Amino acid sequence: MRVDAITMRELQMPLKHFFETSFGRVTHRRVLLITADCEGVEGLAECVAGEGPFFSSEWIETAWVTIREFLAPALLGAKLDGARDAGKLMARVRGNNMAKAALENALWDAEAKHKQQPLWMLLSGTRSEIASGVSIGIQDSHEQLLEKITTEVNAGYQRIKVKVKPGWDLDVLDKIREHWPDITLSCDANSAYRPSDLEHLLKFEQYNLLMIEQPLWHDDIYYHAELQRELKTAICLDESIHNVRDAEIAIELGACRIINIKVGRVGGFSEAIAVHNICGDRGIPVWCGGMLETGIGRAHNVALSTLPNFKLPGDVSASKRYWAEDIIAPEIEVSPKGMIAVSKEAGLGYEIKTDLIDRLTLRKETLRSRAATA
Ligand code: OSB
Ligand code: MG
Repeated sequence: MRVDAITMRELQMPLKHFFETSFGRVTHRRVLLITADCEGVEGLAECVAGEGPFFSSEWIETAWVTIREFLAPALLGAKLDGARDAGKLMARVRGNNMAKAALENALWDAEAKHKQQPLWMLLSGTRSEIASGVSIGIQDSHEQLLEKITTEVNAGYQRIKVKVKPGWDLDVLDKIREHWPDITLSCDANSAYRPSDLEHLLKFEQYNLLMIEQPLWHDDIYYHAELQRELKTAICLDESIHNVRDAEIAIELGACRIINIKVGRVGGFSEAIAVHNICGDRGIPVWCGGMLETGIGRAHNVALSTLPNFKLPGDVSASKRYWAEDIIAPEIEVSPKGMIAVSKEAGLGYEIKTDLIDRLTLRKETLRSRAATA
């Protein structure tokens, strides 16, 4: 499989409802889409980098220039046995995992289409449907949050996760448990607490949470291990895990009992599968995180979630929760039992609404191999 051209495209898409975490609020997504042209077959992927360097140091502008200046040139003209080879070619660039993942994942889609196989099969997935949960942001009021939870519980989602931060935590959890004593509930702090908040964090124990996600610094493993020794509630790491070594160290130190895998955060499907495997070997269940993706990133998340150690409901939920109109057809839908059926079609398994994408596009740039432009 030869990589002939790579097209980057930035889309602007308004979210139906703002999404707020401990690090800020977003109302629109700036979406970076990648199309990799591989000998006449187009592979697609989405770069999940955010609008600013808040979740991670990467954001859409760093991804755009890093792909243009370094990552795309490393791939263009290369002849690969498969998408798995992409990582080695890009390894000279440090970090920038979300940018790398977008390119590698576009190649996985192209490879699956070349082989006329669904992407999830190429990834060695085993499920025909996946369990779906929701992540609900910080709202303007408790009433607004309870309304949102009512909607999602009624829709059938198997797990509710709420964002927390100092000042939006115990009162909120208290009200949720008052209304729903038995739902599967977890919370995500996105690094909003410090070890000195231990007394406060111990009060979370009474709410019977499935997990507390990333309570401490975004780049910490060690202090999470200290905290996990004090907490009965499982810690789940998100921001801290960028590769297999991070996962091994976190498990070895006892820093978490659950890991959230985001394919962008770990640099692509190859590393995501490796993290999934090591966690499975060590008895650590994983689930698939979300980054407010359009249908393209969402379809990739569905495919990844079919691997056997994705044992907990992920943050992969219906398109209509985010978008007035998604850029894939059919949109990602969730059954009344909280399941998403996996597509049997080749590649990422959905039709792409190219006209809608064109209308939403703010900028577009195509990079070609020297041989192809000569
Ligand atoms: O920490 O999981 C997170 C969105 C943006 C940045 C970080 C996170 C999230 C989510 C959204 O929780 C999950 C989703 O896509 O529904
Ligand atoms: Mg998280």
